[in-house]
Amino acid sequence: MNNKKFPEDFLWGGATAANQIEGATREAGKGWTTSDTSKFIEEPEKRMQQMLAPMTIQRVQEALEDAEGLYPKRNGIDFYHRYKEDIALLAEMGFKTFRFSISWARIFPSGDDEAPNKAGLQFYENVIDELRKYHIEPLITMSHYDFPLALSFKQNGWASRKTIDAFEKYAEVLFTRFKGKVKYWITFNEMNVIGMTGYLSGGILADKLAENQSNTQVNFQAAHHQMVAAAKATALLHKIDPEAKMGCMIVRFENYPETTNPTTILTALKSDQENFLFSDVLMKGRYPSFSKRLFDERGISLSITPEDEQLLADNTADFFSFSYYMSGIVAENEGDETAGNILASKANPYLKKSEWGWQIDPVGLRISLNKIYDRYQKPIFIVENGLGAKDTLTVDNKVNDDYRIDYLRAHIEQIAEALADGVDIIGYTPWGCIDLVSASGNEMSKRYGFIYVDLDDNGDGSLERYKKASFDWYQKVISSNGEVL
Ligand code: BGP
Repeated sequence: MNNKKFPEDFLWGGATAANQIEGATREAGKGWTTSDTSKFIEEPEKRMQQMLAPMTIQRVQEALEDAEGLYPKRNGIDFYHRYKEDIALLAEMGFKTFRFSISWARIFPSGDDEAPNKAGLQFYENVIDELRKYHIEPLITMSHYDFPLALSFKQNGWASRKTIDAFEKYAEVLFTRFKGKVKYWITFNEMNVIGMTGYLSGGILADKLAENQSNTQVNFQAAHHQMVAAAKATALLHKIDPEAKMGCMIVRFENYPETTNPTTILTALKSDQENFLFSDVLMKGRYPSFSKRLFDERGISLSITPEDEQLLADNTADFFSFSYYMSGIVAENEGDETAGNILASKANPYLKKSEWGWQIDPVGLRISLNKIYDRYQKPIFIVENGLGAKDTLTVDNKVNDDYRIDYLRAHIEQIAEALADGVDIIGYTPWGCIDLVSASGNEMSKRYGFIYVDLDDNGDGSLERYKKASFDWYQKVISSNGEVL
């Protein structure tokens, strides 16, 4: 029997994030967020480093006062005003689900205001209602690299345990307001990134740390606070809206050992364990046994209360979700490096690369899916995958993105293989389903979408939307439930 079939209720869709599409960053009462300090810089080689760099109070203030610089995430693709047109295009492709994020600072401008911002709640209710009009399931990320800056200044973001309470209040407002309308929630985007850099997701300012505090120690304590907050949000969701499901989300680093040298294999094993550290906590309800040695070796000593432990044990996530773009190598020795999502890697001679140097590895997705399902035995949502590429709009407003169709087709084929391997996969939302501002580069020229947006790296363009060749292709993939590729 050809069981490489997709389940009848498979959730085909696409993914975005508030800070990369909405714009209107100071409209309707929204507060400043960490993504508002992301400046477009000319030198491509410095862009990923800028996204991951520690930030200081002074540099944040300079960015907020900078009248000259270009901050593309403050304008996005103007989804805030164009969401009805955009959702109509997603519906035309036949989307079953749409992943977007709610910007915490649109609901609580200072992060922990007494009362929520009504205009912010109304905007997201309008988006959710528009999606449901087309029977598109909202898949909502509660925090996607746009932490409320007021809480960075007030209590250094997730470095403070107090931020757990602010997040819990934010969660309660969302789950109460949207009860019965939203079935799938995710707390933090790529929650394992905070272990590597504190500002992007944690809103941590390097110069607010005490003299004796190391970035690593603070980032892992902040990750612990986020996990406690995720457990509290899961408990709240199950109480307020029992039909809804809570997921956790990581960036998957599928890294292969470069040689058969046992020490290199061991390094790759350790790298894999670290990639799953935080999802182990949220999916299994406790820190994994390997974490003790990992923390000792890093000089990390977490402050964990008995209440924390009980919360984590009692409120594990309902599904696992992850972003997957490429695979990497655990090198035996130095060698030609290539770029990657968040982390660079040594080049793999068996793989081609995107124009941004990310190694294209569809089989790697099947490998990850098998590893993840073996580890957790819970439903899996692939919430980011895709090819960032320089698309060209023709004079008759067409984009021939066969390269993107090839990339997605190859990855969908491997999802079908993983389903036949027995992996329980519930949905697939390719990243940047409509062109948007790149997370790492703040550039529009790194396009992922089925829909072209007429906007360039300098913020110029009509903002008109045009269907690419992949728009019609994906429409057929969805209508045939993955049969026609
Ligand atoms: C992930 C983020 C997304 C998205 C993606 C692509 O890490 O969760 O927000 O941007 O990376 O990265 P980039 O936009 O840098 O190409």
